[in-house]
Amino acid sequence: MSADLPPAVKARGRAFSLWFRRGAAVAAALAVGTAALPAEAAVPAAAPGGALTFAGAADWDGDGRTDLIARRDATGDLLLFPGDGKSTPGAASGTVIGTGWNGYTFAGVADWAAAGHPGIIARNDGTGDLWLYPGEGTRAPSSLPPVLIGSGWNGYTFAGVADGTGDRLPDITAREDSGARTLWLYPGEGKPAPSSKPRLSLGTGYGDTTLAGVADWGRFGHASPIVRDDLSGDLRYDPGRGGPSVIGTGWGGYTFADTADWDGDGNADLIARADDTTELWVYPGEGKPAPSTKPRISLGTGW
Ligand SMILES: [Ca+2]
Ligand SMILES: [Ca+2]
Repeated sequence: MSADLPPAVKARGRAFSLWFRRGAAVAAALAVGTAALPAEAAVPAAAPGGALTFAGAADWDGDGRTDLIARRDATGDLLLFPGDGKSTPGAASGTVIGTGWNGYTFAGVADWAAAGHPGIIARNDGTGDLWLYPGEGTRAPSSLPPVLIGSGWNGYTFAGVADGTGDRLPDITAREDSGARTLWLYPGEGKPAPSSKPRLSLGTGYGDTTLAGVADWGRFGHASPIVRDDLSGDLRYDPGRGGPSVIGTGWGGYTFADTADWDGDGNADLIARADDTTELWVYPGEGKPAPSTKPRISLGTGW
């Protein structure tokens, strides 16, 4: 382990400016078993555009509602989908806030620098560098330059960016894809810079899992990983006390977009796409380390 390069150590200052122009400038509930899967009848045709890769969910435009950010893989465009806390937006409604985003892997959308607006945290897959792309709280491309916040990040899979330590500053959680498949937390410091704090191990043995997100699902005051056991389809939430709890079953066949408070009730929600139908669903959490009993919200198909 010690021989592995800890990411988020070396900063090399700022690079290209105007990053947004780069390149051209489960039924009704998270709970409940396979019976909770979406109905498979009447699979609708996908909306125009095709597959999206999710960057994450956060209030990008500053209106108090959680929004979605995703890349349209066919074009490399980065799209903003402003949320209303309910059943919109649809997949066809995105506003382009950036171009040239193929070749990047998203870690999450969070206010890493404590700037008052979330930014996009993404790895350049060619170099392994990790960049913060600061937002400005608008529905338009940002004019702020990106900030290098780490290097050596190839070989990791991101779980999400959220406050895992309880200091209200977002941290990066990622799995090391070799060795013991350790899940690491990289503490943020609320600065536009790499973290100078040592990383923390959240445990080993995260092979055969898909990282769904990092959220304070049980309202313990800090975010914790939510992972899918790929062998069973179970969704596991591990707040680090009392062991993990299963908060859903039958989750094979989903792609996780992010965790965030979509409906504005103060509880973290899970946003995921059913890959067979391309329908995007919000599974509202209830602030308990347990499956949700609330009805899920459809954001439509074509995702
Ligand atoms: Ca918003
Ligand atoms: Ca919520």
